Amino acid sequence: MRVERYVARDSRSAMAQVRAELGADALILANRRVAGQVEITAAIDVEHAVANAVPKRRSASEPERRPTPAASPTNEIQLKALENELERLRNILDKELGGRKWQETGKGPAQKSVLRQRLLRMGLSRTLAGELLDRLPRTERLDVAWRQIVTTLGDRLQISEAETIPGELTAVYGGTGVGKTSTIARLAGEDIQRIGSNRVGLVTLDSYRVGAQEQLASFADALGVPLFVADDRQSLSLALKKMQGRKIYIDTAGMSQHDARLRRQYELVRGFGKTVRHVLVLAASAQASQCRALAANFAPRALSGAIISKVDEAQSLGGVLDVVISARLPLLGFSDGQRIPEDLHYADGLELVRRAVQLADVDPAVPARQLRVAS
Ligand SMILES: Nc1nc2c(ncn2[C@@H]2O[C@H](COP(=O)(O)OP(=O)(O)OP(=O)(O)O)[C@@H](O)[C@H]2O)c(=O)[nH]1
Ligand SMILES: [Mg+2]
Repeated sequence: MRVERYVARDSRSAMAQVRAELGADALILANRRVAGQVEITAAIDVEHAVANAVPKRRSASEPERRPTPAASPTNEIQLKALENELERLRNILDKELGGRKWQETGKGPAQKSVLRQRLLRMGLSRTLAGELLDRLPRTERLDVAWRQIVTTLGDRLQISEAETIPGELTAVYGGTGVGKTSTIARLAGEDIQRIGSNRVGLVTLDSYRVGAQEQLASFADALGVPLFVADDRQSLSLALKKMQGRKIYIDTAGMSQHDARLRRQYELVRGFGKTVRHVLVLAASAQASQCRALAANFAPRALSGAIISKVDEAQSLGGVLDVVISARLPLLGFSDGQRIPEDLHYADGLELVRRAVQLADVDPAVPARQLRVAS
C-alpha cells in the first residue's frame, strides 16, 4: 500500500494530482483544508495497481480482457463491501423504524396487543378488554389510543349518587366481611347529619351471629338510632312498622357467593315494596370471580347499585370494575379505609379507573393528568 499527500488550491486540482499519480484506483483516505489550501491523503494498493497495469499472459483460448477502472478487483471488492454495509444499515433502520411504528402508531395488531396486555394487567376480563379495543377509534399514536381506552372505561361505569335512588328502605348485601355493616354505619351517619337521628333506624337480618348484632348495636348506640333484629317476614314487618317515618337501613348476614341464604334475604326484603334500595357491596380485595358470582345471585336490574369497598387493600381494581360494568350495576360509592365516615366516597368512575391504572403500573403518566382533563 502506498500512501501519498497532495496539496492544491482546491479539491478539483488536488484530485487531478491524485488521479495523475496514483490512477483511478486510488483510495481517498482524508480530505482537509490546511492554510487555505486543500490537502488530500490518498493510497493505492500497489499490487493491484501493478496487476492491472500489466495484463496477465493469456492462453490462446482465453478471450482478451480489457480491465476498466470500474471493473478492477479493488473497485469490485470496495463496491461489494459498500453494498454489504448499506444492506446492514438498511436492516438496522428497518428494525428501528418498524419498532417505532409499533410503539407510536395507533393501528395494527402489535399495537392492539400492547393495549390488550395493559388492560389484562389491570385485571379486566378478556371480554371487556376486547370490547374496548373493538370500539377504539383509529388513531396514530399509542398514548392517544391508551387515553381513549381509559376514558371509555371510565364512561362505561354507570355512576349514581346514593341519594338519587329513591327508597326509604335500603338493604345492603354482600360476601362475608366485605364491609356491609361499615357501609351502613357510614350511610346512616350521613343521613343523621342531614335529617336527624329521629328520622333514621337500623334493622339487622343477621340473626345467626351474636357478634354481628353487637357490632351494629354499638353503631346504633353511637348514632343514637333504634335497632331491630329480624329474621323472617313477620319480624321484619314489625320492625318496619315500629320505625315508620324513618329512613331505614337493613344490614344482612354476610354469605358466601354460593349460599342460597343470600338470595333468600333479598327475597325477604323485596317483599316490602318496589322502592326498596338493594345495594351490593363488592370488596375490591376479593377475587373478581367471587364478585362476579355474588352479582350473579341477583337478577338483572334487581339491584339498585353497588358499592366497592376495600379499594385500599386491592392489588388490582380492573376485576371489580369489570363486574360492575358487565352486570350493569350503577356505582353508588367506594370505600378505601376503615374510618367512618371519612373513607366512604361518592362514586367517581374516572378516579377509580385512574387508581386501577396506577395499581397495574401500566402507564401512570397518562391517566392521572389526562383523565382530569377528560372529566
Ligand atoms: N381497609 C379497609 N377495611 C375496611 C373497609 N371497609 C370495611 N373495612 C373493615 O373490614 C372489616 C369488616 O367490616 P364489616 O363492616 O364488619 O363487614 P361486614 O360485611 O359487615 O362483615 P360480616 O357482617 O361479618 O359479613 C372491618 O374491620 C372494617 O373496618 C375499607 O374500605 N377498607
Ligand atoms: Mg356485618
